Amino acid sequence: MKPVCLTLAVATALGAAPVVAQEASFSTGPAKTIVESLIDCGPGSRTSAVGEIVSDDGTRRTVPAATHYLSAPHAPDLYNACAGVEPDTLSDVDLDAIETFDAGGTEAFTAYIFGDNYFELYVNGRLVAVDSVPFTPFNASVVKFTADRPLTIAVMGVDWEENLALGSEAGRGSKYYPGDAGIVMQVQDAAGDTIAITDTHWRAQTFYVSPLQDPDCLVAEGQTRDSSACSTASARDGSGFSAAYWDLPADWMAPDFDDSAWPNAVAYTNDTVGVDNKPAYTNFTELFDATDADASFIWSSNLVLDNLVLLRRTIE
Ligand SMILES: [Ca+2]
Ligand SMILES: [Ca+2]
Ligand SMILES: [Ca+2]
Repeated sequence: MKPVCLTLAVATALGAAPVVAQEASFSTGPAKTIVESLIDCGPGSRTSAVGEIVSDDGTRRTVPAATHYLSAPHAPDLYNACAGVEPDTLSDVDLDAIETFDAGGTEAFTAYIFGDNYFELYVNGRLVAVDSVPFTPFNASVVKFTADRPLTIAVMGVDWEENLALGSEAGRGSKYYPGDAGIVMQVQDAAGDTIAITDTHWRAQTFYVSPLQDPDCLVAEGQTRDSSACSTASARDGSGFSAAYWDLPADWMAPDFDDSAWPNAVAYTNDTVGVDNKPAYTNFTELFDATDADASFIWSSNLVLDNLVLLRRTIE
């Protein structure tokens, strides 16, 4: 971190605008559990626990993320096995019965969202609704809202975790398997025309990276947060691994927030994300994989290790 400070000091001394970017702070080891599980969906689903840990800059961090799950409206279910909502296709969904949220305008829109694992949806700076299932079972949501154009769509995506602050879950024969993430969304206007899909035109920035088997693998400078050199392998014992954090900008969801320095989102295929066996996705491929508007799974540059990612796109 010293060289970054030096560069900044030199740049300032030379009269150049300093790079406004917070350095990463780190924690090592498991967080303390503060919520045992946000929901109870019985056996076969994962516990959506929340934890706290103090990172090395003295900041108390909520993992996998500080959310509005307990205070915000939950997005209506397109598919949610936990609630017994399991339509085979979109035509089995009574869209007229779905409530409409006020996002501060008059034009009607419908967003269809599948998140691995959790999302919070903002439109024009307003929190509209949050994912009804934080971790598993995998679910899909339909959010109808009224708003005025241009639409600034801002999404907080969270890859949930069982081992808090350790970015991992039980899987593939390991207690410390680093799970992957991804968000797919399609937005339609009142006529049913698609006006937005998730693709590489979106901006995406990560704010929580875990597990880091060795924190030195992370390249973090300016808005570059590159963990491609870090191992994504399962471990027999991941309890001593580290995590990296950055503070979320307070106004990250605002229409006038400047995301121009954020990287573009990276698109991932269905195969990479692994949705074959998830009816919350496969029952709605006419939406998510529409031939004329095929939405991609998007995320930041590391689908496995980046666990809290902010995504933005403005639609005229
Ligand atoms: Ca979910
Ligand atoms: Ca996941
Ligand atoms: Ca992950």
